[in-house]
Amino acid sequence: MIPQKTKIVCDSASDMLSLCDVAFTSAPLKIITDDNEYIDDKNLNVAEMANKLLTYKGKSSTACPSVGDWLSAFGDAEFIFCVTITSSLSGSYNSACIAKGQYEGEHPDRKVFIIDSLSAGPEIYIMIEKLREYILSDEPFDSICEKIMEYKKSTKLFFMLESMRNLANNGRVSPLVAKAAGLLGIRAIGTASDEGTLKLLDKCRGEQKALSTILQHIKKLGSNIGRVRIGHCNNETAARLLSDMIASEFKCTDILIYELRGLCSFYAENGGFLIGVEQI
Ligand code: X90
Repeated sequence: MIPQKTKIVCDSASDMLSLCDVAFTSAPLKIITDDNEYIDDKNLNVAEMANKLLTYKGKSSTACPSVGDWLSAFGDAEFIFCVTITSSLSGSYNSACIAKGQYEGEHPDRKVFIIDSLSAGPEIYIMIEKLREYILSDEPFDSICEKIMEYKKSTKLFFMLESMRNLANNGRVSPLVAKAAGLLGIRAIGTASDEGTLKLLDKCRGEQKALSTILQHIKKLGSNIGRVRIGHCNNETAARLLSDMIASEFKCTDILIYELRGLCSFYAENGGFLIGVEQI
């Protein structure tokens, strides 16, 4: 693969803003309230948005990138690897597929490969890091397509949420499931199902219990853990605690903690975090 002709494109549910050595663009989703439209790009002040949303009582929703947004993210790259948020919860994958059709139709010599992450946040982040490695190691296009789909089988997403209000209000989980995290002090622990939907695993009282429960779930994946990426919404303390627990449980040194961007912050809500794990 010639890195100069190749581009990685994703939507802003990846939380990634830039990438070294390989061309990269993120197509922003939007968060819409009665009085604001937040565009989830590098200019968004996520902390300010999250703060406003804490006291906001009106309606809010989100919107995925349009076909046009995807086309402008593709730019004029010859080879494109595009990773989207789970198609089970968003139209992002669908509009990326339509954009691919148009792009390849207009430029028969160009190729776009779209990957439905069936996930969000840090798991997408890990997939992009791996795509970057494949591109830089000179793999041919088709081989990267195969390898990344195989690689996806070794990554997992877990989450801890204090509230699932925005997920329920926007029809992304049933109100019954959302109730679990609506009660004071109750944390909902879950994972991305194989179909790319939210799967609730446990309800825990208190953060310490929630963190050790997540650790138990990670331990079930086996003893060899590679990359760990933790994206949090205003809860660096919990992210650090979990990171320390993982570092001492596994011989794992490749752990990164970051602040979630707009889309994931909106749905993970204050105090929530997502964790992507690579099995090796
Ligand atoms: O198209 C749109 O408007 C975007 C809708 C996205 C809805 C779900 C976002 C989830 C973000 C919350 C917890 C992790 C769940 C992962 C399940 C796959 C993160």
